[in-house]
Amino acid sequence: MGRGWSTLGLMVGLMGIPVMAGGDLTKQEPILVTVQLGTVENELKFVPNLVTLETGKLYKLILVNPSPQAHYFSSEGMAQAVFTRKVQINNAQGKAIAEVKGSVREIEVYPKGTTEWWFVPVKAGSFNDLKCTITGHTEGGMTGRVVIN
Ligand SMILES: [Cu+2]
Repeated sequence: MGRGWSTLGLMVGLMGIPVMAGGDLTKQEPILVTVQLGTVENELKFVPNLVTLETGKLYKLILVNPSPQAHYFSSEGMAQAVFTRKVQINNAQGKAIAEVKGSVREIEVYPKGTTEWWFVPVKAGSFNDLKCTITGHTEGGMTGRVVIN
């Protein structure tokens, strides 16, 4: 028992040392990437339509929808290649109103809405499957590519 407690004491001690936070992604400043879903003129496109990322870095992907209709950001390939830390939903003033934890496959952003997808890419790859899954939008040009180096 004495040995068990001293091991626990050592672990607690180590976790208290700031240096240990080096691998702790909650302490890392995110790299900001913004993708616009649709346009003010209601064009069916992602701006930009190429998102380039690197493995092992924390990203805050800001999905902005300036258009008059809802759009999805959906890439099965990307979804399976990243570790999601959280999704943060903001109100019209940009203030966080909800955080969602767990795996994410696609995100729908309503007109004038903004959502932040915080994740760390864990697998490299080139995914040509970025699209908006609303009927007619993929065919209308709402496609793109996600590259993870
Ligand atoms: Cu759309």
